[in-house]
Amino acid sequence: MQVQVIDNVLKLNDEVAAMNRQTLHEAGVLTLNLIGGPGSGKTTLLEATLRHMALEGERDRLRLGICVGDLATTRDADRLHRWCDQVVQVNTGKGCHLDANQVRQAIARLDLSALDILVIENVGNLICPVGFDLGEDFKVGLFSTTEGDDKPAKHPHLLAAAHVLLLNKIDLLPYVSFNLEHFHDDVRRLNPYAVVLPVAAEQDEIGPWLKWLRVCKATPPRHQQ
Ligand SMILES: Nc1nc2c(ncn2[C@@H]2O[C@H](COP(=O)(O)OP(=O)(O)OP(=O)(O)O)[C@@H](O)[C@H]2O)c(=O)[nH]1
Ligand SMILES: [Mg+2]
Repeated sequence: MQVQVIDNVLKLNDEVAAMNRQTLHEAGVLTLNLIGGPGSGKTTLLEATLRHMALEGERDRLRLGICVGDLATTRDADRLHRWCDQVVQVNTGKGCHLDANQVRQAIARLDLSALDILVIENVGNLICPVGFDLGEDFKVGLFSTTEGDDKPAKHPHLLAAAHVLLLNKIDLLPYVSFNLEHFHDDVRRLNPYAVVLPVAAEQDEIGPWLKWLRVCKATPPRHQQ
């Protein structure tokens, strides 16, 4: 009986996620579901990304909107709002992940016609967000050097689901015991196709990520999947 209930919750979520995907595709918006542990640097990465886009010329600028999930507070949205008008904070209360219905309500508050990319910063958690489709085109997994090199091995479901991985806080590599070789070996073993982009968001060193965003936006998702 309990399994049946869980099945129904996931089925309902998938149905709303499919509606989100259709709405976003019709509006021509590429959507990314950013998943990483608490404090790994998700908001800092988005702040740096928005800053870069603000400096770009009109022709090269990608117009980003952000939906950010947290249990409580609007702190992330407040940080991002300094760089971007199109930010919606979703407070999940006791929920450890965003669901498709919450994202549906968030996208109703955004002007999709003015967006190229929607990034959904999921609740800081490497486990629960992986199981819930939000209607995104791609899942982006974010690890950081301060969390330890064993995180890919401990989170195989994220590894299997992510289309791209970022390793943040590489500026701290000289100061933390993080074995890059072990990290990459585990990534390759669990998902041979995953690309790892090294970044230092706080230092504004996010070149590989910006390049990936541009390539991803230029190639319609249906051609990539
Ligand atoms: N040294 C260093 N610190 C960073 C980097 N990126 C983020 N930080 C710091 O890491 C801390 C957490 O960053 P956030 O961007 O708030 O992390 P988050 O993943 O959004 O956190 P939650 O939303 O709470 O899950 C902050 O103190 C940042 O300044 C980086 O590249 N290098
Ligand atoms: Mg955050």
